[in-house]
Amino acid sequence: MAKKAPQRDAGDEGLQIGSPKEWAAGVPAVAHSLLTSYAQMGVKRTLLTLVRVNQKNGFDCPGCAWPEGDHRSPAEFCENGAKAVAEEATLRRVTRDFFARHGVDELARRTDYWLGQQGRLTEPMHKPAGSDHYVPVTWERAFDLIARQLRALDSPDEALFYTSGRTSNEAAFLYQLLVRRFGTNNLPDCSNMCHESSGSALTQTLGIGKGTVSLEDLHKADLIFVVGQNPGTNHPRMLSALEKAKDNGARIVAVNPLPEAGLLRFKNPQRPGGVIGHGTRLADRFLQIRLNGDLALFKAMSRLLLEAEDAAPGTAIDREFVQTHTHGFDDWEKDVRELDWADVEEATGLSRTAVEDTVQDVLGARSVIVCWAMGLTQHKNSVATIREIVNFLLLRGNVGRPGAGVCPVRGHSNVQGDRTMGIYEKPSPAFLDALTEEFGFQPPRRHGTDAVDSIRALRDGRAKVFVAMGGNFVAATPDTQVTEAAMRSARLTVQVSTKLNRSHAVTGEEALILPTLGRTERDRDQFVTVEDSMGMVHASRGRLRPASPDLLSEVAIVCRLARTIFGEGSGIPWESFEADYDAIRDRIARVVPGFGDFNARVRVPGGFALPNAPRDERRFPTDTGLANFTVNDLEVLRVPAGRLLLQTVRSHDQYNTTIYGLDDRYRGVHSGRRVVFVNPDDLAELGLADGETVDLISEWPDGERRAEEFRIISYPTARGCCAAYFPETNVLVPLDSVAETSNTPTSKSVVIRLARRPAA
Ligand SMILES: Nc1nc2c(c(=O)[nH]1)N[C@H]1C(S)=C(S)[C@@H](COP(=O)(O)OP(=O)(O)OC[C@H]3O[C@@H](n4cnc5c(=O)[nH]c(N)nc54)[C@H](O)[C@@H]3O)O[C@H]1N2
Ligand SMILES: Nc1nc2c(c(=O)[nH]1)N[C@H]1C(S)=C(S)[C@@H](COP(=O)(O)OP(=O)(O)OC[C@H]3O[C@@H](n4cnc5c(=O)[nH]c(N)nc54)[C@H](O)[C@@H]3O)O[C@H]1N2
Ligand SMILES: [Mo]
Repeated sequence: MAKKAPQRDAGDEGLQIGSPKEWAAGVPAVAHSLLTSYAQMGVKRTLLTLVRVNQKNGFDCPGCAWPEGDHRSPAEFCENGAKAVAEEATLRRVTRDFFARHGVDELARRTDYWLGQQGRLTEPMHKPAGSDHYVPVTWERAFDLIARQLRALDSPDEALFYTSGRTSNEAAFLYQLLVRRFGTNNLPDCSNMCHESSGSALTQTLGIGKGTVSLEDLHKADLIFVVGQNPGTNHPRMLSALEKAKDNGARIVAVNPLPEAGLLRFKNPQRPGGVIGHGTRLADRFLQIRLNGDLALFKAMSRLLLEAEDAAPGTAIDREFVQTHTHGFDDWEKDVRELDWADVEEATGLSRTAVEDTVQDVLGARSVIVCWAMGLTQHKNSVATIREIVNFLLLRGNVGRPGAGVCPVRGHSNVQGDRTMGIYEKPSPAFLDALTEEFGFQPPRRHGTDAVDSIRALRDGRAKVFVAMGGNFVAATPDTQVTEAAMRSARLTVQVSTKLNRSHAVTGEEALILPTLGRTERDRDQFVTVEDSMGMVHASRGRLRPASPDLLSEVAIVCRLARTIFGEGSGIPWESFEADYDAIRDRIARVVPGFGDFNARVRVPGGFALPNAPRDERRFPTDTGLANFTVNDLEVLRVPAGRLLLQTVRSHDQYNTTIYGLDDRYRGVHSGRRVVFVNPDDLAELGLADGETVDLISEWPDGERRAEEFRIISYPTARGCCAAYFPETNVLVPLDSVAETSNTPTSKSVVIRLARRPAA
């Protein structure tokens, strides 16, 4: 036990801090993307691969879920999309010799960066119980081992089936089918740690767990809020859409504790002005909010809109929309009228004038869109905050008409599609009925476990087998020590993966690695489909030669595992599904609403849009049949003296737990990741200085949690707040610190203290 990852990567001793950038993308971004790609895949493969990204006959970029749009440029990718592709298309390989040289124990002591840099997995590997080494295993034997362990369980609920968000619609649909046929709804997914709060809030208020805008809407909006999101790094192609909206006259308000480069200014490499010159100024207004202040901000803006309506009736509120399409307005209005400005100022750290000025923008805008990502979803009150954004939009009828609506910006490239395909621990009765109708078996009705509950189930011995369709569960989840111990207590852990990661090193007694094809790779003559952040479904076809002849597609892995578990008598034609993915899509067409005529429609270049009742018809399929106003209490998160509120973010050189490199160029950090960004005034107050080394300590009723050795960077973040990278800081977040309703770990508000380390 107490196996700890080292804290440093070779090469990060030379940590260098420069000044943060004020603009994102542009030529350096293109140059960086080509350099990383050359290093991983050589010049020829780079050029062949990158011309196919996001083209109508190419593959969907595995980077993020931002949509592609109709008018594609020849280079429809971004620096970070190119890095995501290079990670997958790399020429480096992890072979059986590698596993003979490196024991599991040793791998557990490597950094995430080192593990990822080893390259693509090439053949199925088995770590027998009691052994420290993975050894090669045939696919047949691997499936047999899993089937045996599953059959040995006392109940199907003792098995957990995780999904990360890169899995195609076809593989996801079959995977949930296998899991439910086996008899459980234990289908935790990365969404539980990501946009679950958005789904919870939007389903209750608008009747759909997704956004209600299209790319066209974004181009047409008069005012766009970008809240709790760093698109310059995480959704770079969104910057082009924002630029286009600006060309059409939109104003942009950025709400963030950090002055993120991409929000301030954008140099579009695909425009002449992006190569030389200053590029486009994106945000017209930057509200540097305190962490967790957003509920207060949106409530305050709504309050000011009510007051504007009092002063000039018929000017600030869309009465007709409120009366015809919404429910709960009166209760909500009463609550908002009682809002206390002192609380608002304390929670947001913003002046009343700043909020009032922003409301003038709102009053001047016919149509408003609010975009958000992890800055809103990973707090205790996340669901309430997003509901409050819905209230704010409903007030002026900013849902279900062109240029207006909610826009949760999704992370993984098919995380939204996976949920549409039924990867959900709380499936609707209608979905289960449709499965029964189509496949003739009774799926279980009791809800399954989400990500956090799955860890609890392992910890408490209620679950014994853990299967992951992609991702890196051990590194992505909170409370690292608790989670690692939970995982180690499993009888069997199985990872279907493309690249080596921590979840292959922190395993159950017995472990399997099942290597699979990535998006970029040829899957015989088959293609798969994905759904983007705006509900567009389209085909994705890989063209590269697979990293190894021994890889199977995710679809093939599910089908062969199913045949091994159920024998040939399950009444489900797994073999035909594997042979021809059209056969899977025919079933999806009959089970999942909106997919009628799937095979024909997905062959139309560009794909098709899924129905979206709020957007298409101003229809709100909620419990009341109307869009619901909701009352959400403002509880100011008060941080005790001497403490700061920490958010855990992504650097520019990482994809979740995959570390591409050790720089965070836009924030001026080079060659290192163990840094903490703190406001200079807070540093002065705490008696600390830029360049000092500290431990980050979070305090909880069950004891302290500590992340060691971080270099302080004096940085213009909001007062009282600080930031550091995940996964290094996951250790600070207890398993039980979760958002209400959505159960998402509170990765964006962790109270910590900084403890100076004795000089070395
Ligand atoms: N290159 C790259 N692309 C990615 C990913 C990646 O790791 N690398 N990950 C993908 C995934 S799965 C996801 S979910 C998305 C994540 O995309 P983001 O949500 O942009 O990712 P984070 O780095 O978590 O950034 C959170 C942002 O919210 C701000 N923020 C934090 N707390 C608050 C708050 O309380 N209020 C407000 N207003 N702002 C706050 C932070 O300062 C930061 O700018 O990106 C996807 N795309
Ligand atoms: N503290 C903190 N923790 C967080 C977050 C945070 O902001 N702060 N963000 C959370 C969020 S938003 C998310 S989405 C989760 C991410 O959680 P995960 O999705 O579980 O993690 P990833 O790092 O994206 O997974 C990377 C691994 O996926 C595998 N992989 C890549 N492509 C494929 C493929 O095509 N098929 C298969 N089968 N495997 C593939 C590779 O082996 C790679 O090592 O992390 C969450 N954790
Ligand atoms: Mo995510």
